[in-house]
Amino acid sequence: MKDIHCGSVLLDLDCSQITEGNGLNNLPAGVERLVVHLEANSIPYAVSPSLRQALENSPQLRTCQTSTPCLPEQSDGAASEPLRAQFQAVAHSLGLKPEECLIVVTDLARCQVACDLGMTAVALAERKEDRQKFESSICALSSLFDLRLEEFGLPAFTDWVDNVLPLAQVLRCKGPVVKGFGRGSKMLGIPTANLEAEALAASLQEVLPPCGIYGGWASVGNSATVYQMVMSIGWNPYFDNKQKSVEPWLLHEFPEDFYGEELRLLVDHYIRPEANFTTLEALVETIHNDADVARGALQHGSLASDRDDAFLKPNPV
Ligand code: ADP
Ligand code: RBF
Ligand code: MG
Repeated sequence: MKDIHCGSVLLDLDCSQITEGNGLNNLPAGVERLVVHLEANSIPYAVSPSLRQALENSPQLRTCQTSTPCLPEQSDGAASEPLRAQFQAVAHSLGLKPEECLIVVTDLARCQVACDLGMTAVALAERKEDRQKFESSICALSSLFDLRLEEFGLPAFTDWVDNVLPLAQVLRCKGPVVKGFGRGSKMLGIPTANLEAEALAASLQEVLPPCGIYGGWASVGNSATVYQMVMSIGWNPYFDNKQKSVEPWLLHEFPEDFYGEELRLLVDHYIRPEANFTTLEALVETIHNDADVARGALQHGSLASDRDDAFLKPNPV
């Protein structure tokens, strides 16, 4: 990437459906962390009106500046003023040129307008097919967890430790182990105990974290033994799955399969985005490396003490 020096961040994220929903804090994952970081480093930023509203309701973010300028909302359709002029006005109100703005976008047309103005656009899209569409963006990420501000001349996040990003909100989820795609053990030598992604999402108070590779702790059935685990959430780009899967690999040798048993997961750190690979060997090697990263991270601090979380205990019989 060429040398980029941005002085502000525009968060062009439409949260209108989220805030009007059930009142849960379903902000795009990582957005509170990003705003806290921007404020701590006095980096000027702008948000969409719905994002601002959601941030104001966020318990983690009492400090959100009320003077933060607003971008036009996506759901407002054809804005009264052309989008170009509105983006320009926002940059101006931050005291910056459009070329000095990093803009995070989810909409293709808006990405184009921002790029035409000289802004640096980072696209957010969960699916590989959608990411490929953002030709004018500088990069396309599956989640804000992968945003490396230092690449844009902005202060880096300082919360990555031991090569992982501890999650501000750990995810606790459980469900019966279901049949997967039948290739984990056979093709990769890496068994993954699949959970039903849709059912999981429906049973959760929070949404599933964005697609990617995570680590944490797991326990199975009536046993109280807690194991380290690494897992993938997503579409396995290497295999181009049509269904989203949640697949933890428990870092332990089991004497037999445990299909149908209850699997309890506590997911407490993010490792990396899902990736595509040219060879199966490269995929396998990377997954083994993920396991090493998780083993390392789970040694210390709150990630280590999550092992004792009550959620991982089996239900009393
Ligand atoms: P599937 O495609 O059906 O998920 P896998 O080849 O991925 O099949 O194997 C996963 C199954 O293997 C799990 O459902 C579980 O019953 C069993 N298994 C054995 N050891 C492990 C382990 N260490 N981690 C996860 N699953 C394991
Ligand atoms: N699949 C991918 O296509 N890309 C990945 O980067 C990827 N990373 C994984 C990391 C871990 C820790 C685990 C357990 C699985 C990962 N997978 C990935 C999923 C893998 O392809 C899947 O488990 C097998 O295909 C079996 O269903
Ligand atoms: Mg599996």
